[in-house]
Amino acid sequence: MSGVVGREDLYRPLFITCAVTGGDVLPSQSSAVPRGVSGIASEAVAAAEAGAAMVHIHARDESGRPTPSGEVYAEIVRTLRARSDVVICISTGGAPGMSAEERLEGVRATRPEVATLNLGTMNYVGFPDRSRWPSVSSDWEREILESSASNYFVNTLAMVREFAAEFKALGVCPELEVYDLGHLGLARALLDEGTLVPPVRIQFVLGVLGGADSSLDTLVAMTGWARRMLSDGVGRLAVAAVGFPMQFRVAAAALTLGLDCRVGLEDNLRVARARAARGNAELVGVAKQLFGLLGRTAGSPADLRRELGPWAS
Ligand code: KMH
Ligand code: ZN
Repeated sequence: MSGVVGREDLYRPLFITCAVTGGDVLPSQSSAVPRGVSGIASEAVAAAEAGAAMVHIHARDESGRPTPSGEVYAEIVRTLRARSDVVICISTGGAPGMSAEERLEGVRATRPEVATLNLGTMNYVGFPDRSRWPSVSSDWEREILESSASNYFVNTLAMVREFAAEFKALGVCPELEVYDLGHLGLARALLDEGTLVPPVRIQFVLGVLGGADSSLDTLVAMTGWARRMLSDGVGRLAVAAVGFPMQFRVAAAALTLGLDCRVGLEDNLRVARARAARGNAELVGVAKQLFGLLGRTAGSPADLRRELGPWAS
């Protein structure tokens, strides 16, 4: 019996998420970072065509500045749904400086199948080293750089409960963003008290300064903890890692361990040490190569919807 379970586990499809634009990366860092409704929707379509089963969406205006606007989110989702059946995950992480209410606007406006639920208040330092700051072309980008060391990401228990209740009312599957081991304990408590109802997705986000690092030791430890603490049937495990080469190293480790993986310009701008990515499809293409090398099948949006069960539309 357990052999059969083991065999199924080794060969079942795993899923690629593409995080196409994010809220932290600055447009001055790369012209490939999509902006505006059609830019973001087109990159999401391209990522899906390259093999992503799910796209993770933040909204940006035409200038590339992150926006909480429900109207912009709704327009991105409308445009995307007309062109692709990819599963859509809307961010509630937002961008530096956004309030809780602003971070919920996109989910309220779009009622996606999946949305992110960030599990802890933490230091969240995008640009720690002043000598390595990118040169930027707008005042708002400069402000982000100058406030980076004092930036913190607020996700109190009250906020997490409020976001989770909203997701439940809207029929949205929570994707729990786990930046550290303690966040898994919180996930367990939220499941026990009934705030979260399975199936959920559980995604480790590794390599953020202020959270757990993206070493193999950390990934293996967190995977072990999650598998012990969150019994079968709670939901799928996934991992995203920040920067090059960790986005791809961690994706390879994830596929080896049987976790879903996330790639995309939100987390990493490079396909090689000395070459910037042309777009999200190229990053998904690298992940697809890893699937081929490691003998894994990349699941389709329909396969992922089967896993989402009652949350799928
Ligand atoms: N920006 C990533 C490191 C979210 O959007 O809710 C984390 C993230 C969270 O994707
Ligand atoms: Zn995000």
